Amino acid sequence: MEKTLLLLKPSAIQRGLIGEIISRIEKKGLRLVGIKMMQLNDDILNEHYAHLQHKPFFQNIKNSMMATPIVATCWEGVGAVEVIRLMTGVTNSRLALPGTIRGDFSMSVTENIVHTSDSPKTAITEIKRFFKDEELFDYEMASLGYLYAKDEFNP
Ligand code: FUP
Repeated sequence: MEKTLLLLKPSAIQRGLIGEIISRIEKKGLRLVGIKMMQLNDDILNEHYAHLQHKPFFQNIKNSMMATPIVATCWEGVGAVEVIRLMTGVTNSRLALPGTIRGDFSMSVTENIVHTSDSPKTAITEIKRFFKDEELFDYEMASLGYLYAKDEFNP
């Protein structure tokens, strides 16, 4: 099944939103397959934000991401990347729809609470960047038969 990466940024830690955000995604029905607290550094952020290295705000994002530890999470579900992306809302939190994580909890572009993978291909690369194989878990989700109809997911 599809996996995606969700990083709870320093703004989520400082605003006391870790539990709330994890709870939303749990209740939606995604399976938590990895979770850990990490202090990010220049090396991992240069790689993670390589697509933004020529932007004027590049150093600002890196500073913001290193301000405190972050919580890295990996979630699994049918269409997990798109589901979590929709739950997150657009990059500029001021324009993110009410009901989304950014729309409900943030007023900022940079301090926008979470990072989420933007495609299944990116998710594979990003999960490898933040988790070792042994930090991802495979276990039976007892509610699976009630989360999906058989034609949506049939293990
Ligand atoms: P997203 O996929 O929504 O996290 O957005 P991007 O990958 O385009 O941007 C990564 C991070 O850069 C955002 F989370 C916030 C930051 N950013 C700024 O600080 N200023 C900008 O103008 C655009 C993005």
